[in-house]
Amino acid sequence: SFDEFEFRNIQVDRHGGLAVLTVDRPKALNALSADTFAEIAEALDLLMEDPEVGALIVTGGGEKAFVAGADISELAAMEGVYAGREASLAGQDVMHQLTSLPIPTIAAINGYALGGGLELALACDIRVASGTARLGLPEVTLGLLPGYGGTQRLARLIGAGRALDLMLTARQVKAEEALAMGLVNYVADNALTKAREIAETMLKNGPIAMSLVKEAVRRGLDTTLEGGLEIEADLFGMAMSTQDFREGTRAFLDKRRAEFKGE
Ligand code: CO8
Repeated sequence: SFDEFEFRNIQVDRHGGLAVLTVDRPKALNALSADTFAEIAEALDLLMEDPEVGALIVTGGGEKAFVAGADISELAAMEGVYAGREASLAGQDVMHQLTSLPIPTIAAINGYALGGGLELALACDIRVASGTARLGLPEVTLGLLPGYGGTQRLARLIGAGRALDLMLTARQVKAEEALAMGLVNYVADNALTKAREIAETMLKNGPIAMSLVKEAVRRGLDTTLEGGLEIEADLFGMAMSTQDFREGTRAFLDKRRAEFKGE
């Protein structure tokens, strides 16, 4: 349980089915140090051991930032092909762990989401930005490129042309422009409040069905249309073998709300 863990760089709260993971190093604008990554990985493992957790919000502590990137002081202490590659792979692993969670995940972007911070948001299923959000991939200003999946996930999400613009100019995008380009799904006065509303809606849906949606989209992006359609049909078959499907259709016909058990 989370009470047994003394996280120093993050906070994790769970109320009912909703977990909120807050990257919480406001003095460094929540930059992702190696320790912070390790704690996020640990927290995600713990959350998945808890069968009650049905949705996750990721957000940033303090007033100014979601996450302002990888920790630049740690990056500055590294050098060489090997160290760079290993650091990139280690961060990619945690992003992959987040992307692969069977529950819906929402990034509540409450300020700066730059570099590794935007990559963290890109590893979530959907993104909500507050009016104060500033999103960008400024790695080239440091002589680097995005290393936690950004070059791949951003291009898949908003297209190569828009992704290249953001990465090559290093410019920061405000919430409304991010919305217009499909980089975020929603803009709200308070990103966390809006994310909670969205999560509550999702928690009413069939949990297995949602995990299968995620799997179909994720695996489909890595293959041909034909291959993806086959994946969809396979997963559709799995959904039809669940009690949740029985319950969902019966509830509709009974004109009541479905009570999904995730079975
Ligand atoms: N890392 C470490 N510390 C940071 C970071 C960061 N990414 N961002 C901010 N901080 C620190 C500042 O150094 C400052 O510390 P201090 O008070 O001790 O001087 C504190 O947070 C507050 O920041 P500022 O005073 O700069 O606040 P401002 O409001 O003036 O500016 C900005 C806010 C514009 C967000 C500014 O802080 C900034 O530009 N930050 C860096 C943004 C950035 O370049 N991020 C990308 C980092 S690179 C990256 O993420 C690469 C990922 C892939 C790596 C893969 C291989 C390992």
